[in-house]
Amino acid sequence: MTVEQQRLLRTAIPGPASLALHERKQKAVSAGVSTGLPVYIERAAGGILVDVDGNQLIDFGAGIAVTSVGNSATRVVEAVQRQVADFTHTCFMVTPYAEYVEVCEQLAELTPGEHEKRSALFNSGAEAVENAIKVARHATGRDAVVAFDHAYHGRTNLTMALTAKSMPYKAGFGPFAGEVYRVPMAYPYRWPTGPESCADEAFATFTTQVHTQVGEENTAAVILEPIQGEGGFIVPAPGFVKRVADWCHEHGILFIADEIQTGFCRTGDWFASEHEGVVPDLITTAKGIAGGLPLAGLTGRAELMDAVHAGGLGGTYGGNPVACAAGLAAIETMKELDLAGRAREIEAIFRPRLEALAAKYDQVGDIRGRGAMLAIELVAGADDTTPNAALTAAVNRACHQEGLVTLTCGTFGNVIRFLPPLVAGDGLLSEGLDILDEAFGTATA
Ligand code: PLZ
Repeated sequence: MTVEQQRLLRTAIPGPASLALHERKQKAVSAGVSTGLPVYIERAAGGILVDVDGNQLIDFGAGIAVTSVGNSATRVVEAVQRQVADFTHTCFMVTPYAEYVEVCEQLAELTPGEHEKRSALFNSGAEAVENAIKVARHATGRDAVVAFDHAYHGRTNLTMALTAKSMPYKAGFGPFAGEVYRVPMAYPYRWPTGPESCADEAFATFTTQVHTQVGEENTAAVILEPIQGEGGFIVPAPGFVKRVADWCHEHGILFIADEIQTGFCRTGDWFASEHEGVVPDLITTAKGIAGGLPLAGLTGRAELMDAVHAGGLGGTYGGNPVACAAGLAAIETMKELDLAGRAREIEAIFRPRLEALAAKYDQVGDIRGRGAMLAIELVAGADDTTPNAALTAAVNRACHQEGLVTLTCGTFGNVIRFLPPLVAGDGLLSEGLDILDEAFGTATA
């Protein structure tokens, strides 16, 4: 790796060079595009980000679950350099190329289910979700789409409609796309009657609401993140996802798994659906698929994906050759290093440390997630589950000041999430966890 895998603080965080850039940012970049940590990055590799002041930060965010194979992973860099020198763009819809086909072959091989599959490639997760809905409506001839509380599916108009949280994603940006309906998620920690009854009650509410408010015969698809990401790393109560998928199947409703954040080894399997024993009709992927290059996929049953008329799906850049080359290199890296296995190891390193934190601080209300997609939910105290966004922000800030990049999430802004690159070494991970522990001390002092 080109960057020593070591934390190094030379200045305060952010340092003077970052602050100067940030001033320019405020004058040049829309205020609507905000930054969680105004530290400007110059180089990065593996699990370390190097800023313009020469500070080296430990990365527990991976650019929101993107650089799973590490930042500037060797194979990805080489593949991109080769491809960019060969050709940068033709538009697959004009004159195609092998790399696009190869990524779709990999998606068919790696996504759940042995059935015949087809894929289409796009630039962003939101675009993949939009196209999943297009395909579902076209293939079923139905309009309605059902999404869950706490869902996040993107920022375009249709995906804003699917996303649950108003601030900051939707507020002031409506009106939103129609025929989108919302149902409760089986969120064990906050289920009113407790976690044991969560799956049964949430499933009953789901089927009743779809039946009475939407009508099964009008419903094209149900879309679900098998572990909800931006909404708070909510792991649905055991069995809930499978029951929803089976019920959809009984009613001719397509089950779409949005695996944009959970996919490509992040949760300890290639896809989180595998853990649930679910074979989605359609599956959306992005983020971790290409080691940092913009690439997204929609993969589904051949008869659904092929139901669309020729020319009905596409876009100028979708499946750009450079992004595809990166994707193929990232997938090869995941296979060769068994990064799904590594994600499970990361969970084994994190869990006891997070449990120790929960034992020490009553404000750690819940520890959840799977593989290298883990989080803690912070609350007021031992007997008070009121969301504690203030402490969440304070701990996050204290981590940042010590050179650990952490991210928050959650409908109530009270979840700290951990998404390290899957190649980050044990030493780096445990140093990051030490910093987290100290940050709790600082924030609660
Ligand atoms: N579906 C499950 O997690 C992206 C959003 C960051 P794009 N999540 C990070 C932000 O605040 O914009 C995401 C996701 C799931 C869809 C998306 C959308 O993917 O590549 O950001 O469009």
